[in-house]
Amino acid sequence: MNTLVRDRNKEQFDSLAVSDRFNREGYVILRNSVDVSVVASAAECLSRQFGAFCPNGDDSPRVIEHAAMLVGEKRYQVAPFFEAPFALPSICCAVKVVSVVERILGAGFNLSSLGAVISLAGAPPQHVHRDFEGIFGGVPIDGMLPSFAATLIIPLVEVTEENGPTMIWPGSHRLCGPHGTWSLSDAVRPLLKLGDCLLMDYRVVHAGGANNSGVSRPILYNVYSRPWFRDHLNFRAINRFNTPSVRLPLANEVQKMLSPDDLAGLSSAQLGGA
Ligand SMILES: O=C(O)CCC(=O)C(=O)O
Repeated sequence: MNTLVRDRNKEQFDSLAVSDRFNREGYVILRNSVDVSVVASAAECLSRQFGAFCPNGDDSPRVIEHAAMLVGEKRYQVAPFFEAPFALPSICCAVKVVSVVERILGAGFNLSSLGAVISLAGAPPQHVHRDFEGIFGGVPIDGMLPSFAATLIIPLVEVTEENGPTMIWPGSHRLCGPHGTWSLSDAVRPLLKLGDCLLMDYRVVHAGGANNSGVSRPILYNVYSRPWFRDHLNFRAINRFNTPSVRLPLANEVQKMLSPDDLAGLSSAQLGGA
């Protein structure tokens, strides 16, 4: 077997093992899967668009209609422009990520949202929650079903014990329906280097950690979903994609990941026509 074939097989084998772990634990860490130079330019660009939230910002957050909202004390969800660098294929469809997501959500999955969460210096732990209870609203059978959506977290700064790793309760995506409390001692707190990312099932119980550092901790997120899934809960106050003022065309690979409805909402400049 030549090296190329062997490497390709190894990659396939790895993505299978990783997706099995994801299905069991409700999350996986994907090390070295995103281009760090693009991550650096996304960090810089996010700082320009939402300066007050970012490292060395003046710490005077502005809530911007449909582009920024509070998701905890001193913690903001923001919608950066859906264009480069955020919408580059190396962020939205990194090879390693796609190979795992395809196994989890099936070929033909959609990219259904792109944004960021910025925890400011001094942010306390976020409330413990699931991004979505389950397609039937959080009854026990929801925990037995395959994944229908997953959030990919791409840190824009190194995630350390000090600036607050996202806390995750392994296996909690399988425990939908009435349950007791989620004890902090049962949570994992993955530390991430630039280029690493964290893929979480939409049902897994999680919470942003306390930011005890002196600077903000911005993370990007991509939501991937099965093509039939619509998130009717999380994006009432903020856009799933910040497209209105986008001028740059989206790469074909990224356009192919959008649902027909989202594609239809793009301007000809975004489609690369004008
Ligand atoms: O801040 C974090 O680490 C995670 C935030 C998050 O998962 C959320 O807002 O749903």
